[in-house]
Amino acid sequence: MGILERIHGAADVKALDCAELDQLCAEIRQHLISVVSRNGGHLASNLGIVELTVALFNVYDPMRDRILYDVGHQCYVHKLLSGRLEEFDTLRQHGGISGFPKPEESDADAFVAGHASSSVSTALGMAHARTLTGADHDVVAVLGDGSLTGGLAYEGLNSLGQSKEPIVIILNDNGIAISDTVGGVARYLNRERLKPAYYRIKKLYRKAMLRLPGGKRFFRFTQGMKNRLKSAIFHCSMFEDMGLRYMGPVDGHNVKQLSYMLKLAREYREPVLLHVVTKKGKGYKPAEETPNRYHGVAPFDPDVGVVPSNRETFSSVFGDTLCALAEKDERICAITAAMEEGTGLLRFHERFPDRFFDEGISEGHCASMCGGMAKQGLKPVFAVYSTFLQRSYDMLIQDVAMQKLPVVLAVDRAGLVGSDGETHNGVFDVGFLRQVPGMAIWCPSSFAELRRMLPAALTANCPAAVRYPRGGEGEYRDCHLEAVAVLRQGKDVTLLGYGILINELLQAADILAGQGIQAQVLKLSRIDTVDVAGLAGSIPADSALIVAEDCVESGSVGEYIAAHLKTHRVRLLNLGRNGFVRQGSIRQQWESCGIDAASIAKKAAEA
Ligand SMILES: Cc1ncc(C[n+]2csc(CCOP(=O)(O)OP(=O)(O)O)c2C)c(N)n1
Repeated sequence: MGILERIHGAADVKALDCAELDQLCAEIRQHLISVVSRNGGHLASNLGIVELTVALFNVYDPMRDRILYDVGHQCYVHKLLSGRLEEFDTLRQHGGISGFPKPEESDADAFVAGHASSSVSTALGMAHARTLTGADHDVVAVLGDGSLTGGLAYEGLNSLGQSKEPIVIILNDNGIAISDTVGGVARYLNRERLKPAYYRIKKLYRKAMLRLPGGKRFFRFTQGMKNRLKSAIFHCSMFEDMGLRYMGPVDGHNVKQLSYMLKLAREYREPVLLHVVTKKGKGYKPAEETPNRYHGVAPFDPDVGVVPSNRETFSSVFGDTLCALAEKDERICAITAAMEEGTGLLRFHERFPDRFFDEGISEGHCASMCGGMAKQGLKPVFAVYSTFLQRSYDMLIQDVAMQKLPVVLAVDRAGLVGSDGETHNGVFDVGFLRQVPGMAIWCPSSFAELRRMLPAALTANCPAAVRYPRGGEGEYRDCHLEAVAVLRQGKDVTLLGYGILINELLQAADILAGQGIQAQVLKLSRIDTVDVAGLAGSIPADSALIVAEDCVESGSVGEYIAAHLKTHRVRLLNLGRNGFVRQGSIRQQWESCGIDAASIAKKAAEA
């Protein structure tokens, strides 16, 4: 029996000696590689945070103290140490444990996470609650240097410094977000990392002073001088200027040293930022060498490593199409919020480095920046996952739509996204984009349609979005650009949809045909406006209309049609008010929401 199997919580970690702690870290790494290579998931970030998590359990107790992980994708080690070793095999699977913190899974998970840069604010909220209720526990937030590029983190830090609430913010600095961390923050941290082993010297000094008679008073006196000297020598730390005590940098792969620093940070009883330097992918060579490739992985053979896939996806088709368009029009620029690879922009970056902008985790800023670019005559294309676009809502209205600026949103991962689950599903954009005045929204159902709709969006001369799903196309490979395309004729019932769900509608029509029911299938190209009168004319009298969508009902196309189409019975198949669909394969998620072919056929037969 290994050490990991004996660990059920913080008390078990605290009982280990140094050698056992090292052994525990080695076992955790092995287990991470074994499970993540089978199930897929966030490997490199978790390999990098092994010692830090063990040290956190060595000092704190997550059942009592509140430990927050920013984004939360690096919480696997935390789950392994907090009594979920047995369930860990089901990581990210349908019905299994989540790849993100989930308080419903365990009291050790302090808060749901999934989107970046919010942990400082959450920590401060919890600390305020602690003060006001007189509770007694520690609050700790762990955030990466990538997440520190997000403006929300600074809003939190700014308030935290002022609040004087005792909170330890751990900056897990590995120099990498998914790609390299960008901008001034990255340069700043690079400089901080080079500072001498200041805290070792300080510890020796303190020890020596406390041994001398009257040393304690002298030590306190020299603290003030030291602080002034330190900022003079090290210039002033940005964090100290914000009112936090800055500690570090400290080696993030040394449990003993980390534990010592965590205890010291806790003792200060004030806002502390502990700068910890880690190596992303630590302990698995391929991940150390190419951490971006191992940030989020599909299942792979650990002996071989991740083999980059050449499979075409909507993201890659978007990237290739944008390159072709940018070749002919030098006003076209590509913007990403730290998602260069995921959004298919690697080739664009290589081919047009001057017109490629990775702005860090800053979706709101990206939208406003696109507004500025468009106002001055450029053609910005902001490629962003639907779920993260939620961060840009105000900027889309204020800095884009109000001036009718021709900004193009390439909305990737629209709809249900699979094993990342609730925090990452793109199920709100249909509603919120349809609300933005003047926004044109295209929904390609195939690669061929995406290739035609992207240039259409770029020449529309208005705010525009092209919304496409995660992964590849289905059986439908045609290209129909008309507002309402009749993909199949049928007099008994009409099935209407757009985007990737067209495949389910066509399959549902096949199932219905097997039952002697003739279903008509209609496909929309755009969803910003729907010609209801025209639609009424193309639906046989007395037949029902079924509208299937992979989004919440509020603000959906079906909801609009149902409200305005008085001539026919309308039945809506969507997520209803359930915006939070649990993890699974995308197909399992469709099934659970009743928007897969079999469910659609069943509902159509009933109708
Ligand atoms: C608002 C938002 N935008 C984008 C992402 C996608 N994303 C997930 S992790 C990550 C990088 C985080 O980097 P860092 O905080 O340094 O953590 P590391 O994985 O390097 O430990 C990004 C961009 C997100 N989760 N939330």
